Amino acid sequence: MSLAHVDPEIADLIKAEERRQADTVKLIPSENYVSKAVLEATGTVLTNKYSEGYAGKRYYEGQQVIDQIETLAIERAKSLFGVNHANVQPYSGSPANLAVYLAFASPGDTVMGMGLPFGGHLTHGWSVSATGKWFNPVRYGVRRDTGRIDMDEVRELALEHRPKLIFCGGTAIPRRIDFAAFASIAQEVGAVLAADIAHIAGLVAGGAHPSPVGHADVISTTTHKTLRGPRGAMLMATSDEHATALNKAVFPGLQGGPHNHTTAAIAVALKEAAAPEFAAYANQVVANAKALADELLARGFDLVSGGTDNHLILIDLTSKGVAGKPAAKALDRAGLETNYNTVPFDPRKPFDPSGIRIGTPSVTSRGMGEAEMRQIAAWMDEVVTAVAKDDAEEIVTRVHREVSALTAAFPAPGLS
Ligand code: DSN
Repeated sequence: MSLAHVDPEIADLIKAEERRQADTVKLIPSENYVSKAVLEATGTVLTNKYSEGYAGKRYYEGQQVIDQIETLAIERAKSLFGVNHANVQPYSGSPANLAVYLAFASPGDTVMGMGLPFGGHLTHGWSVSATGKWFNPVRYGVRRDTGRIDMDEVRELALEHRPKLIFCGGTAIPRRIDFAAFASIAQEVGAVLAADIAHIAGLVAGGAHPSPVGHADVISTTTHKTLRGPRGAMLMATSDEHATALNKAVFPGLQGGPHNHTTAAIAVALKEAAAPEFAAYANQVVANAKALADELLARGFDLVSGGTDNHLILIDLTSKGVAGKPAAKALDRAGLETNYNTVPFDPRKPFDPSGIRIGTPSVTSRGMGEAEMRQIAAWMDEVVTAVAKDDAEEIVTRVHREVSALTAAFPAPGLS
């Protein structure tokens, strides 16, 4: 029986979410639209199967098909990123990063990562995360004058604290990550370098951001951001020594059975990402982000680091006289979906910060280009200016009407 028949309530809510996604300019930089093929693989009977272990060495029978699917996903990941080893089983980014800790550190060890308010991730040793509670975290940030990572500070901290593990990468970094510089510091202090490329994996795969391969010991990534796959994650390495440690950490260290329907959808996404169109997509994501950033700068917005090199823009709204949360809420009512975000050295609290974070992976998946980015910046300016004057509703209503006309002209992949 169909979902609509068994559970019309959930079926209707899914339809409503599909309509919402279709009618919204999605600017959250960690989100995307997967293809129909990826969606199809996700909703399959593969969800019925348990497969603890790895291909050829499982703890349940009946793996004739699952072994082939997981092997295909692994081979495609290895080929796309140019690595010797890939594990496609982590449930998502946080478990993938936890597996890195389990593989290379012990509770109480010193670890280093970018502070969350500067653009890092919770699992890079932030205080409320298990990684900040069970390890001894040392955090680096960005320079106040440039908004960019200060590699001299990273080196000084590493020399002083001698971490076992260093994470680079994060969730709100608008600039290129210098993997070679991180690798040289890690080598100097004898640390394992983990590059978390969750945000930029699609850009790396498409040649629009330098690769950490050859620099980082371990690479962790989610599969659902710029890589445009299902919600999942992967761990990659070049050396066999690290491969064994990572595999053991994922299973049996942290997880039970892999989510085989996700593994299949990851394989599909990796096949899509190997196609020449995907490289064009990745480069357009960056071109769109630059166009959006330039137009926002021209309209007086204060961008952290002064712009972007990738898919992401972090806006400090202080100079516009409005905080991040009311701005994000008004923009959402206008059909422009963003998330409020702390900015470096933010005097405000994380739940009511000074900034918003936007990005171009989703709008680029819809086929939008630089002209649409300039239009989006103009709408953002109108809405934010109106919020600052506490007089937004009329403008919000009009902008939403205009946004709907734009989204109708650029159908999103995967939506009917
Ligand atoms: N939640 C993700 C993001 O939005 O960047 C990070 O895990």
